[in-house]
Amino acid sequence: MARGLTYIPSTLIDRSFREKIVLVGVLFPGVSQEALDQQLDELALLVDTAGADVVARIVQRRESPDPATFLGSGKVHELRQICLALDADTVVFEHNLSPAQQRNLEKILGRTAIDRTAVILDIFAQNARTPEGKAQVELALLEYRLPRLRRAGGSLSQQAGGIGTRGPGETQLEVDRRRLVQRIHHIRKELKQIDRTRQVQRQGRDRGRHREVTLVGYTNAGKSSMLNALTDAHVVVEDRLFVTLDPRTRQRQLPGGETVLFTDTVGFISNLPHELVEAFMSTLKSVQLADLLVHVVDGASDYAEEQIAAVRDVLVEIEADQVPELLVFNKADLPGSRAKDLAKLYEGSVWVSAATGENLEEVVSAIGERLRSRDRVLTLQLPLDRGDLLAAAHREGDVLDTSVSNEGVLIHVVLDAVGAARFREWRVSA
Ligand SMILES: Nc1nc2c(ncn2[C@@H]2O[C@H](COP(=O)(O)OP(=O)(O)OP(=O)(O)O)[C@@H](O)[C@H]2O)c(=O)[nH]1
Ligand SMILES: [Mg+2]
Repeated sequence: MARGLTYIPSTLIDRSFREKIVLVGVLFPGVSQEALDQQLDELALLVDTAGADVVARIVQRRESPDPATFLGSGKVHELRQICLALDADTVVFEHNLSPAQQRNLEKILGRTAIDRTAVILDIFAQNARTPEGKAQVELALLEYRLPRLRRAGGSLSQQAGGIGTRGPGETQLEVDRRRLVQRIHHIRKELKQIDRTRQVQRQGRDRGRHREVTLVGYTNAGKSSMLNALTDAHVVVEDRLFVTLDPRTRQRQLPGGETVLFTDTVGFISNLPHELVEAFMSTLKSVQLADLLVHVVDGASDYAEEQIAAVRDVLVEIEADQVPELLVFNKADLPGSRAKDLAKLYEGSVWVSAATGENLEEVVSAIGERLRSRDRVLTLQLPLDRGDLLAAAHREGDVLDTSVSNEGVLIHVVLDAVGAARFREWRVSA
């Protein structure tokens, strides 16, 4: 096994050629055909992004999943016939499969059966670039794999592995499991270390002086395009899902003169696999700690409303739902785009085209307004012998100017509500 953080386990879709994929969805009670179709459309897009071709879609109506094979046995055999007829390599389920269901299906179908989570993990694995991104993806993949480890050839293989590689009485399966668990611990530790380093950097970056704005949104909504438009960051933009895994931070000045740090993030998707949410927690900290979230929405998508809801679900999951949010409906330039209509519908939102730059100034001024509505400029008079207070004002707020007189140090400082309350007794009434 390779060492360090560059090792990513071979992923779930074979990319030495374009695999042929059959999609499977189940229509459970309470779900409309339209909703399922929409989910399968998205799954097809995910499969395409992962580098494979969808050759068929199969839908079954069921009350609940079959515990052994997810689909009913008749349907599984029909699925097998379709796979044979179309020479399909892999079957992808819209719904999460239990390890046992996956195993049983593969036995009957004679080919790989995976679920939507596996496809998303696969795309993440392809897109990871930095050591941290790779480690995060590897962690998510290993956690997905651990319960799915199976015995080689259906028997407890005693041949695999060299002499001395396993303890007495250990089966290969146990050895593999132990290795995976060790590797998971190792990566967790490395990620914690990276996270600590980032925290130190964050503190060193003089937090409090600059406001932090984080771009969030459904994958492919145009977050990286927005970062580029706002800051000429030259971040990679592509018409594919989950292009950004390693967020960038760039700064720019608002018309009022204050400097704002903008951070791009990994795209969200409905039912984001929990393995990924956990693995990407440290990256997603920039979302929790932001002063403002700019929630970029693809205004040209038929599913804009559903995507807003999915993003907000993830925000709750990562405990960032308390951070103020500015909705920005993007891709207003596309024919048939609903960006402008949606912006009228959602109060306080704005529309934009990150591609052409149209209405970008509106976005910038809305960002400034939203940030300023949280902050207020206060005039404080601090006693000359209270250097600690002056230091605190610098730490917690944005000190605009300082003048010293016999009465004390007079400063103008931008503080949020909490900071303002703390310095109440030193305020000079205007
Ligand atoms: N026409 C048009 N296309 C846009 C606009 N903004 C982004 N795009 C396109 O939409 C696609 C996705 O843009 P990105 O900026 O990569 O989107 P993202 O949200 O960062 O996506 P991920 O990082 O993959 O989650 C690219 O093909 C962009 O060129 C826009 O305002 N108008
Ligand atoms: Mg991006």
